[in-house]
Formats: sequence, structure tokens, C-alpha cells
Amino acid sequence: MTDTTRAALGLGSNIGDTKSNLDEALSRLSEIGGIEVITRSSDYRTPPWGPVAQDDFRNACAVVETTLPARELLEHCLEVEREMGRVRDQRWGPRLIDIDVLVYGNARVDEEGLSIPHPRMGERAFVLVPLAEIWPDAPIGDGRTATEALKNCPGKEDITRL
Ligand code: GSY
Repeated sequence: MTDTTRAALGLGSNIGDTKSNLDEALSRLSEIGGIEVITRSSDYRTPPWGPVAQDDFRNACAVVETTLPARELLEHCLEVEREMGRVRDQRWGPRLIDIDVLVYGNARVDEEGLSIPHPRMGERAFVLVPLAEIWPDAPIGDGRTATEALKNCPGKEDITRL
């Protein structure tokens, strides 16, 4: 039997039909060999993080079991973004779909274009709220779990479950 790794993905959208964008992204991911979507969090309306004034986001997280290495998992996420028509233009700007690999087992990866656990996720309520809902013990890389990091995370009170 091939070894599987439990990984967490973060999904976000603030352009178009944001619910359908998250649904479609997860549906596409679940059709890829070596990726099984185990759990999806609730969707949350979250204020935009960063310097760009833009619409609120819809964010969610998913737990997947995968036989793929972290880099391949990321490449599939980027491919789904591209297939759905995401154009990477403005940094921190609005996006049709964003899929991040947040956690990959207990692995630490720091390579060009791939940092796991996702840097600064411990300070982003839009990541921690959905992640703690479905994987409270997720190791976020600084020795804390998602639930522990969420306790003192700024901005969590501005997040609404949809
Ligand atoms: O980092 C992912 C894209 N993104 C988001 C997001 O997904 N949610 C919120 N609330 N703000 C964001 N700013 C960026 S960039």
C-alpha cells in the first residue's frame, strides 16, 4: 500500500460566484489521482487581508489524504487555479480562486515557491478559523496547533460563518 499524508488546503475567492468557485475547485481536486478530499470546512466571509481595498473573501479549508509529494500537490492546486481562469496579476489583489497548501503532515518545506507550513498562517484568522473547525490539532509550524494559534489571533471576531 502506498503511504498517504494528511494535508490541509486553504481556499479563497472574492470574484464572481464565490461559493461555486470553491465548490468547483474542490470538485476538480477530488478528481485528481492521489488526492482524496476528506473534509471541507464551513465557508466563511472574511475581510480582505493586505493593503488592497477589495471585496470580502469567501474562505474555507479542506483536509485531503494524498499519496503525492508536497510539490506535486501544489502543482495540481496551481493547475486547478489556471484551469478555472485565475490570472495572477496584482499581488494581494482580488482573485477568482486561490488554493494554498497550508500543512503537509509534519513536513517542513522551504523551497522556491513552496513553504510548508504556510508562513504567517498563525496570524491569519481567515485561515485558522476554517482550519481549526476541521483539523483542530493541525501543526501550523511554530509549535502550536491551529486551535492554540486561533485563541489570540487578531481579527477572528470579524469572520462570519456562512
Ligand atoms: O492568501 C490568500 C488570498 N488572500 C486572502 C484570502 O484568501 N482571504 C482574505 N480574507 N484576505 C486575503 N488576502 C489575500 S491576498
